[in-house]
Amino acid sequence: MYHWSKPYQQMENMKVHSKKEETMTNELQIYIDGEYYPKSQAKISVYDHGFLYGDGIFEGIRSYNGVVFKLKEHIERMFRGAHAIMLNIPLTKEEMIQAVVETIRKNNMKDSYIRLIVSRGVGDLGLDPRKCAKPCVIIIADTINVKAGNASEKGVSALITWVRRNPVDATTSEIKSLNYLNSILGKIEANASGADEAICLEQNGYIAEGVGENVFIVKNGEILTPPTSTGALEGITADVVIKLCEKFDIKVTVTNLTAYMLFTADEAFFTGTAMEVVPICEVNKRMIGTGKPGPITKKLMVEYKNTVADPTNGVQI
Ligand code: PXG
Repeated sequence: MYHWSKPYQQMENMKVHSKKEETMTNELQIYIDGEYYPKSQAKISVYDHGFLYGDGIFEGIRSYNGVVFKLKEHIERMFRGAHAIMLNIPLTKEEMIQAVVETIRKNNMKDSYIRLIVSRGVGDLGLDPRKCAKPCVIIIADTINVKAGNASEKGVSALITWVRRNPVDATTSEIKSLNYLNSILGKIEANASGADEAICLEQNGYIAEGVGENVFIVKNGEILTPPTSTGALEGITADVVIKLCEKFDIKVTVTNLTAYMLFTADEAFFTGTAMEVVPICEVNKRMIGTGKPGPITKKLMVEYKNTVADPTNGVQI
C-alpha cells in the first residue's frame, strides 16, 4: 500500500477553497464548448479521447489583479502544441482569448488559476483520432493553491528521480499534452522520499526540467538553463525570467547541465506559472550554495513579482 507523505497531506489541508464552492447555488461556472455549467454539472463524455488516451493539450495560466498574465503567449504555445499533434482547435486565437477572459469575468475573479484544455473530443474505443469529429474546449477559472510552508523564503528540496523524461522523439514534454504520467511518476518518487519537488533527467543523463517547472542554476554570477532539446517545456515563466536577466545584464546560457553542475551550483531555482520563481536549496540531500536563497534568485523573485503586477504584461479581464 502506497502512503502519501506528510507534506502532501499538509499541502492538501492548506488548499484555499473558494467561497463559491461552499454553496451549490453559487458554484464555479465552467466553460465547455461555448456553454457554461456549474462545477458539479461540468462533465464530458467517457468516450472523449482526452480521457481515454491523454490525447489533447492544456495550459495553466494565472491572472493577477484583473489581468491575465501572458495570456497571448499561453495561447500561442497551445496552438503550437495543437499543430504538432495535428489537432484543429475549433476557435481562433482571438476567440480563445475572449473565451478565457469571459470565463474569468463570469466567475468574478481577479486573481485566478486558469486551466485551459483542448482534447481530441468524443470518438470510439479505438485510438484512431479520425473517429473524433470535434475537439472539446474546456476552461476552468479557479483559485490557486497556496504552496506548502514558506517555499519562497526557505526554498524547496528536490530529488533527481530515476524516471527519465520521455525522449523528444516520443511523447516529448516540449508539447504540453495531456500525457503527464511521466511527471506524475517523478512527483510520486519525490513524495515517497520526502522531497518537495522532482527533477527529471533526459535520456543521456542531462537535466531536463522539474515535473511542472523549468530549472535554472547560477554559477559565478551567470545563469544556465537546459535547452528544450532535453524535452523541457518552453516555459512562459522561464522566458520572462530570461528577459529579466537580459534587462539586468545577467548572462544567460542555454546549455546541457549535469547533476554535478546542479549539486555544485552557487544557486538554483525553479520557474513555473504556479510556483513563479522558487529557490532550490537542496538536491538529493546535497545543499545548494549556502542552503539559503541566493542573491540573484532573490532579485529575480522580486523582479518577477513586479512583472506580474504590471498590467501591460497581460490581457485585462
Ligand atoms: N515544465 C513543465 C513540464 C510544465 O508542465 C513548466 C515547465 C513551466 O512552464 P510555465 O509556462 O508555466 O512557466 C510547466 C508548467 C501546477 C502545474 O499546477 C504546472 C504545469 C502543469 C501542471 C500543473 O503547478 N506546467
